[in-house]
Amino acid sequence: MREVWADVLALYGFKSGEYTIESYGSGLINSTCLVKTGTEVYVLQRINNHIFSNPYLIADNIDKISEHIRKTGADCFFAAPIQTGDGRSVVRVEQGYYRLFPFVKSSHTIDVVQTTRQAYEAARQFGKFTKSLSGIDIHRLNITLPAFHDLSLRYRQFLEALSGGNPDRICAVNALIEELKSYAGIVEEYGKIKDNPDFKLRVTHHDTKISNVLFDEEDNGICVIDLDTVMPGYFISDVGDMMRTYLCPVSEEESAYEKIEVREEFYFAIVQGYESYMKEELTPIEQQYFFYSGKFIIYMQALRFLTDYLNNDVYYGARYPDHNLVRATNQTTLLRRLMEKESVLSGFSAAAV
Ligand code: GN1
Ligand code: MG
Repeated sequence: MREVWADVLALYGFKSGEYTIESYGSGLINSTCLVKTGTEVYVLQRINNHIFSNPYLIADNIDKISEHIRKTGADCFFAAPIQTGDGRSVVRVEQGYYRLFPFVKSSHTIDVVQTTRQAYEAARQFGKFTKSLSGIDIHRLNITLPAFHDLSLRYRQFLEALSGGNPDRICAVNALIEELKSYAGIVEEYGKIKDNPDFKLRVTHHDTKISNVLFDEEDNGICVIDLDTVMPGYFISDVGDMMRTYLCPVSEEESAYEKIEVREEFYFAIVQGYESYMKEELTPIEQQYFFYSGKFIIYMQALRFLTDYLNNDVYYGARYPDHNLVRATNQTTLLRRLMEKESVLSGFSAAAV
């Protein structure tokens, strides 16, 4: 693998022996490395083209976003990929697709939200991103992953795994399967959203987990990263994934499920941070679905992890045999914890403070 990285870096003018490479980050889909020269640091990524079948669509979206921000003068920074000498922002070497980013100086990422300030800052950055791009013609953006957050499709895929998946696994996790089926009302609600013209399609990030925000040394948000899934979408995708990953003091990897809880003050921080940019943008009906966002995404993620477990881990992979089962159980527990707080949290929106 190291050989290939070297071939890729050569296209950007790097000479062997003048840099070091180390693996970096916690993403499940792409492989990421840090490249260090004596003076500079870069992020080199191999795009998983089993999942993103046309990586050029991602590069084209980033170009369009970049151009829009430049033209409108919006105060929205993001780290665009570096171009090769002949102007390419994605390169193909052997079977792989690669790209290189500058490492934003004095920035860091976090994996678990520890303070409400971090949650507020991250939510604010994602709100700012969508708001800054509100004038773009949404239909110009490519769909990099068709039906990515289509909950109806995810539910159908789950049902398909119940008939075509690993029979031993299906049998062993019957209780979890039944629990997830009992929450299918969340899918029906999504059906209503798709049919409602008051739900707007906007530039949506679709992966707003905390590790996709860069922070400075004082924990101010600098910008959002990982623009692979930026596509037209509903705000519930972005707000929901914030709830999924900021409300709980432990991550989706945690197997001590008793540690899973929903921290109310982090919910308020998400609302305030996101609405600091998006309050005027959201229609009254969308505002009413703020709490639903969390159920929507946490449920979808539980379904996706369990579906993958039943399909022998073909999508997410697994570092140990029951890895995706642990993740699915974790997310189902989080969903339960969130639903327990529905009456306390659902009335709260920045409009009400
Ligand atoms: C994947 O690769 P990563 O970690 O950025 C997934 C997200 C999930 C996430 C769960 C393209 O994101 O939808 O929320 O794992 N991305 C894709 O950790 O499937
Ligand atoms: Mg991602």
